[in-house]
Amino acid sequence: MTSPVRTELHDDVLVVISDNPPVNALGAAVRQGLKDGIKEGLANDGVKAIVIRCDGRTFHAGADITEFGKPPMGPSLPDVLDEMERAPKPTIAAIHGTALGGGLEVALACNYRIAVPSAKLGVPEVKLGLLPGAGGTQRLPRVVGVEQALEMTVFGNPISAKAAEASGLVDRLVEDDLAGAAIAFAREVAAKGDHPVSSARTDKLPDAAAIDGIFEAFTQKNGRKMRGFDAPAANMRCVRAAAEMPYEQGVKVEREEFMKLMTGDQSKAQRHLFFAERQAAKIDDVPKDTPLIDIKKVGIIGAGTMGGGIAMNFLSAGIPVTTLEMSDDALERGRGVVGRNYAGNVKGGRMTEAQAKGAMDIWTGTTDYADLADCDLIIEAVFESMDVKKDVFGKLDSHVKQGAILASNTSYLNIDEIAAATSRPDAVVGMHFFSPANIMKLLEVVRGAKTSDAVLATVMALSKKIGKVAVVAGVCDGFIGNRMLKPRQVEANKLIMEGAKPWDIDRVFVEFGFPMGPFQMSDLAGLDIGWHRDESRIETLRDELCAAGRWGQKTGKGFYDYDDSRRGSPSDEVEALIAKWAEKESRPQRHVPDEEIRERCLYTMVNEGALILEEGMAQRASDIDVVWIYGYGWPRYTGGPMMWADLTGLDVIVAGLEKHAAEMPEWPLSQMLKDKAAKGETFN
Ligand code: T1G
Repeated sequence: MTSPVRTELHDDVLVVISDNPPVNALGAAVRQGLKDGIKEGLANDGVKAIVIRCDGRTFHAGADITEFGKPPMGPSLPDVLDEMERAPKPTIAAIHGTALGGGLEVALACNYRIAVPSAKLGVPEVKLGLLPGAGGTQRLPRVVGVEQALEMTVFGNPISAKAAEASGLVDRLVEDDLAGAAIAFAREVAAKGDHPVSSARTDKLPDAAAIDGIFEAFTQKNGRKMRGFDAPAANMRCVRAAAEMPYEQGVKVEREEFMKLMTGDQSKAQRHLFFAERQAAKIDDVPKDTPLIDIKKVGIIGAGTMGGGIAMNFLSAGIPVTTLEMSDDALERGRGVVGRNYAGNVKGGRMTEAQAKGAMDIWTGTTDYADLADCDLIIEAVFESMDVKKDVFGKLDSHVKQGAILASNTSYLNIDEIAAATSRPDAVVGMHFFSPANIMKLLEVVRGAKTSDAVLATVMALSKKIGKVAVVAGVCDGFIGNRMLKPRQVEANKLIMEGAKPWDIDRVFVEFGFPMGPFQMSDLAGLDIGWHRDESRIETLRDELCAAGRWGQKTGKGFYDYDDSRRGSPSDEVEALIAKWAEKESRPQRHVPDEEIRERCLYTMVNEGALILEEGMAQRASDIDVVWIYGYGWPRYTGGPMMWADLTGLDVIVAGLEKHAAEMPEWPLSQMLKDKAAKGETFN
């Protein structure tokens, strides 16, 4: 098999070129090729310098993640890079695209780094539950300093080539012809006597007396964001080793920490999510070359919170939007909401004034369906009533050009029933955005029985363009996410009638890794949503809470009492109301252990996920994980509900569900779950 790495001799400069699509991942063959290339350069007396670069779209974008968890093959990356760094001739990394992870570690092992301005450089290993394991945690702090190394390793976000040059990570930016510029730069530095060696540098390291302060300040500022994750703290320990120890010692710390993470569940879970997110974009039974519909103009019905948020996704991607509302006042209000959101983005530094203006300039409003006639995609975001939606789709059907896509933002209504209200059911699809629609990344794409391949493939491709993570769902109540939310909410509300306190249930969820629990979520969203608003009609605990003005954070009290900064504390009044309702329902009270809360709230979600798979309402278990990670804040370090169940053991899940079968008749055990558990199989 030919090597993915070749060399080109340009007089006194040897160029080692990798060509390993799609991202020049540093698989075994590439590592061997780099090793051989350096050896060739050193063996040729005529060679005065060695350039390392890549063909294709990017410099090395990291180790080959598909190799992880398999028996190591070929030379290890740390060994190849140590050889590279020891080379007595100057080495130059010529960077374009994204030099990430092991790719940036290759560049750090070189004496010099040049880059095109559009390049990005980073060490995103922490997002895989890992750390730079080829000397990166030791070389990076020596080149850019400890503070910047902490930011880059602990959060894993790439920096621009410009920022990299400012920090000394890149020696020179070159506008174009990177290959030619690299050879010229190589000749320039070859004339010098000595060359910088990253692992030997100390000029950027802090004084010993400053080290504690730097790490305390960083932890103080970022501790919350790292809650529950193992990798961020491991990255910090390695960067601290770089500040406190000689390189040879620090790299041993790195190796130990790396192996601990690599073999742990958290990294397995996060590597699973890396591929799951990309797999979700693929539709198994739709040909890859399905022709896509060109979406040049989008219509949105409804200028409310959802309609406005949905519009922003397209406006920010440069796609003009025409919003339809029932009145000019409603349009004005809607436009105001979008404008204020963009102003907030500008204020928060998330976009420039010009970008915000550019987006608003392509927003138009109308009260006339005829103005939507030339739209290629129309998304309705009106009141969640089947009658209202059928009326809207009937109007769209009679006004909008043939070939346009008609999408509903419904969160649970039947797409097939909506499609039947039109003469073009093949053009109808669900696009379920999550609120706030301009921020939440998840998009459930609901495939109707008659949705055409072209419509489905177009919406999936468009989702990536507008920065969404799209998952295909079948037509069922609640699709994937909300369907699994249901058992969780039902069991939580049953448990407080049996003696569990809302704040204990929320604590179990937060300790598990959710940003908040079901009752905190209800208070945030508002207990009054869907309430009949008749204070005299009190048929449930929720009615009584709403009648007492306990609508949630918005009224300063819900399940919790809130102080002026919206910090919630348990409420005696709520505790008494719950006791009253439990007595009315003659529910015996008992202590509910945390384990039971997890088993009844989380295991039932896994069971519902298995039923969704059984019914074909999701293409694959990993899609369900993607929904819950991107739509509901399921903790990333567990990999999502189905991966977490795999790592927990499906037999444990089944046993936990069977233990409470009597209290949970609503949730029949999935046959697929039982069968997999019995065979020792997993979902992913
Ligand atoms: N290994 C294997 N496959 C990879 C890969 C990688 N590192 N990166 C991408 N792919 C595949 C991906 O699965 C997809 O495959 C295709 O390439 C296009 O990717 C030792 C231990 C580079 C910014 O974490 O961030 O180095 O679906 O759809 O949107 O210290 O890919 O087509 O079959 O994402 O243009 C560290 C991960 C690894 C970078 C491009 N590196 N990759 O984004 O394309 S650990 C990373 C990315 C490491 C060392 C440590 C992105 C990208 P398919 P894509 P994109």
